[in-house]
Amino acid sequence: MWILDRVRSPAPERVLAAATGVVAAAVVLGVGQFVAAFLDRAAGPLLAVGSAVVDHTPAPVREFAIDTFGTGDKTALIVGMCVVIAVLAAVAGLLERPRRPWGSVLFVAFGIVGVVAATTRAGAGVAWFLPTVVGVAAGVAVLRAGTGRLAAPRPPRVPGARTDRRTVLLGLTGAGAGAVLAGVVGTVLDHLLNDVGRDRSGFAVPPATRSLDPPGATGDAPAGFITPPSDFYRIDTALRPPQLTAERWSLRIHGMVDREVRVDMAMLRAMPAVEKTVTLTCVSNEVGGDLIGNARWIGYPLRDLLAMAGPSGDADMVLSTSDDGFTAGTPLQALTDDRGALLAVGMDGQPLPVEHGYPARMVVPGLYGYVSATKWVVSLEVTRFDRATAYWTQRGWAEKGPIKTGSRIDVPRSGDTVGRGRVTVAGVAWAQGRGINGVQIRVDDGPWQAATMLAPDMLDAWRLWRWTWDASPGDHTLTVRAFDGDGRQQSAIVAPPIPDGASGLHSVDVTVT
Ligand SMILES: Nc1nc2c(c(=O)[nH]1)N[C@H]1C(S)=C(S)[C@@H](COP(=O)(O)O)O[C@H]1N2
Ligand SMILES: [Mo]
Repeated sequence: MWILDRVRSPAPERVLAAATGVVAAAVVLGVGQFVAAFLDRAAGPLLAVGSAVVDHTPAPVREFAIDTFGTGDKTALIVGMCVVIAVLAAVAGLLERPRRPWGSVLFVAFGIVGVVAATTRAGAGVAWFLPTVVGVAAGVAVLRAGTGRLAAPRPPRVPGARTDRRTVLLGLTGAGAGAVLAGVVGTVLDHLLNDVGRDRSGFAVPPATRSLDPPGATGDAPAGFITPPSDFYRIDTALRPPQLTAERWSLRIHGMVDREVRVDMAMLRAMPAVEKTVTLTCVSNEVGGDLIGNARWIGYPLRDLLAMAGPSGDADMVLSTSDDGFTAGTPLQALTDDRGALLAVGMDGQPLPVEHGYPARMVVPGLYGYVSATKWVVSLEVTRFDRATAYWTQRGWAEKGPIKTGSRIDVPRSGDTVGRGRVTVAGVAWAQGRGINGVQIRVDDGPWQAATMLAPDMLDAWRLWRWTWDASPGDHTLTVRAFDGDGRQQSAIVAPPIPDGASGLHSVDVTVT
């Protein structure tokens, strides 16, 4: 049994053979990263395959990943992939024989996966196969050279065998160092050549000529009303955010329109910019979760941009596409009615952070992000729900995603211990588009009691509330519920995020001493 050859070979050789496979895989990734720096970081084998994995992740697995790792889901994926690759590469090292190069075959097979993943990505260039091909060629060379030495004839033990182990070890150290160097140089080059950070620093956010917020509501906001960009949740399918300069960016408006238009930054700059406070919410946000954030967005009414193209009366959906291929399907109505849907270029007075869509993204009040908030948006296709399906709808989420009324207790936290007497209970409540009329708190199974609203209702932004609790010693559960602007009570029915958003009441358990 040839497969058992290596398993029967001396332990140090087995370890060296496995290590050769791992180092060879590192060479593939390092060299791939280096070559990708000259094309696009998304063309490298690791990111290309990672993105393909993201796109093919079933809905429940995605929910699990977001639940477990939150915004760190991408790091978790990359680390997980590296572990899997290392294991497979070790197996490839054990399998490789000079005349039965099964390890190399495995490498080439994964190379094909990498090439397919890279060349089928949205916006892939013709040369995107190169990083993987060059990387795999270098990796296979290392694999063959290393395992070839280990295949020195035995038994009988020849005196040279030990020397060969040392040669292999030295060679592996060199190849490993080379792989790391290629990866590091590739990453640095990529930053120098492709990073959009400098472009962003030079981007002048247009001054807002008017506010779309309800009149009288834009006074001094209480602390915590605006989510600092560093705390703002980030959810997207991009392992590395697209690097689009303001100059290179443009937005094509096409499909069922009278005339196709292409909007660029210069055209936007000639239009009056507006400002609006909108709370974004992710459909994956669990009851009590933090996949929600509030910002003051600056941008241009999507209604005006769409009007330039003249949408057909038969259309009912706009399929927006990101530079990286993500799509969202938004009711045309939501982009043309009075709610103030924006093509945003600024967030809290700054250019959009790169992870939040620089240079331009959509912000549509009242709809979950997956059906509306396309970042790095480059195309708006006016179409119909019976003709087009967007990214998450293809993966099991609902076609339409209006945000459900929700509320959250932020202080105290579950598990906190507080002193008896006056305890401040505070949090947020939201019902974008309808606004929040009131919030009530209940201690254990007691009566519902009205909380105080900290600022006037802004309709599309969350409302901060506070309630003072006269706490008695013991273990207690605090529960919150909100009433929207139509007086409708937040649903207490417990539902998971899939397919159209979680519901249920948030509660925290606290100990009073
Ligand atoms: N290009 C792109 N835009 C996207 C997404 C994405 O995966 N890719 N995710 C959407 C989802 S699901 C949400 S909840 C919001 C999150 O926006 P944020 O990361 O700025 O908070 O972006 C939306 N826009
Ligand atoms: Mo989301």
